[in-house]
Amino acid sequence: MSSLRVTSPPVDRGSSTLRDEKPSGVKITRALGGSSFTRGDPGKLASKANSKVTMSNIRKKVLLMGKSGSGKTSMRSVIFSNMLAQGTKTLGATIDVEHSHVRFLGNMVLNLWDCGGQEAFLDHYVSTQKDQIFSNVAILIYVFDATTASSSSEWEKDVQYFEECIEALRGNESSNGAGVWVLVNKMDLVGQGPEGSKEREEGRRQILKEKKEELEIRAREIAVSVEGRDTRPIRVYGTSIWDESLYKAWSSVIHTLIPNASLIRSHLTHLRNISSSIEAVLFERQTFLVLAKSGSEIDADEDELDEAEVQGGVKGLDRKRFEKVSEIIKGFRLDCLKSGEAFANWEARFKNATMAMDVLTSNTCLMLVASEPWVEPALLMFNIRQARKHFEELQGTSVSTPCLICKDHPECKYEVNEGQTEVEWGHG
Ligand SMILES: Nc1nc2c(ncn2[C@@H]2O[C@H](COP(=O)(O)OP(=O)(O)OP(=O)(O)O)[C@@H](O)[C@H]2O)c(=O)[nH]1
Ligand SMILES: [Mg+2]
Repeated sequence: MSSLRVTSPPVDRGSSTLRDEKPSGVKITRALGGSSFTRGDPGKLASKANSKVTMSNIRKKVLLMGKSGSGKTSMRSVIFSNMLAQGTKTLGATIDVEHSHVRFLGNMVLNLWDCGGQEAFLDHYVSTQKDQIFSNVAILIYVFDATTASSSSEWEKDVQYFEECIEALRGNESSNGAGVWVLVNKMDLVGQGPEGSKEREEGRRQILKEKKEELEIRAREIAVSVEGRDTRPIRVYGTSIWDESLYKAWSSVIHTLIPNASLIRSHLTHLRNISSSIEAVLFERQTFLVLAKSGSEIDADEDELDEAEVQGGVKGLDRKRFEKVSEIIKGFRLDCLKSGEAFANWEARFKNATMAMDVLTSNTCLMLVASEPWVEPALLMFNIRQARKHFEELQGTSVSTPCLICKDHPECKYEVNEGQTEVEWGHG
């Protein structure tokens, strides 16, 4: 293991700072590629714990649709294949459907269907290939191009195609309850005025609002005509592969797929409280998408924060802080790869906050943020490591180390050893 001390954030990505202050000290540990898997390696420890949980894979089919050039393959590549936004400029059009599998949280596998958006393909998806494409879908992500003017015939054609997809999805019983997400992509290219100006931000907000309202109404009408009512309204996000908005949208998608999300959140809240922290945030280890956090819901408004968050000053923090952390860490990890090293963990001390991030389980990393000046990064690291075994078990649906939170939670089951008649409760 080698340690690196730097005094500025590891990767310069424009606005990627958590607060408007420089850290007083940031420590990032890299594990040397060939020699990192030695005794005590976090990844190895986690996989060992994971071997206790034997479960069959839960497969979730995710459809990525939308007209050619809207950015489907680009976002898939940035999120799941560590491609830089710049690298997407050379991507060719997708021919027919490209399938990829991404393992998430132990036994969950995302089956991504990236459906090429050229007209010849689009027509087939809603006619001859309809049953195959729209069966057993967990999530449909429809990508629009923000630069297409809402008054244009091109936009109207795209919206009509979107309606046909919703109709096919809602009409397929095996996809009952599928979530629909609309990503209005390439938001970086719309709005007028200098980048970062209020005028430009306002222009973007207005464009997204108009498109969102129109799409929500039209999707609702289709759902009512097919099912008699609109049971699952669509969710609309503005995105750009060039900033953290892409992480926010995809984190939000993935969050809905986690089977025992409320149980994980309860544990994160408990861990936050006993570590004298104000936030505990769980990231998926490969994509760095935010999976869950302590306290309030990920997208909670300020008035929905819990007591510890209010007291810890979460209200004053940047609302995009998690996505910014994801971007910084992923960027740094790429730099590590170039020099043949692997990212292991991260700690930072700012004037008003101390942060530590380390591997929690074989598929996740945990970040603890504390605002009390006496809390040292080493304490946060220690707490993350102590929590590993129990969280590894929680990634399945059963635990062998019961704790007081699992005891009363409906989403949790226990592994009871042979001959054991009653589980003795303890703290995990
Ligand atoms: N400025 C900007 N360009 C983007 C964004 N997303 C994608 N692009 C660019 O748009 C072009 C087309 O992207 P693709 O991902 O290939 O589009 P696609 O939707 O997969 O297209 P098909 O495969 O033909 O359906 C590429 O040159 C990308 O670099 C974005 O958010 N902002
Ligand atoms: Mg493509």
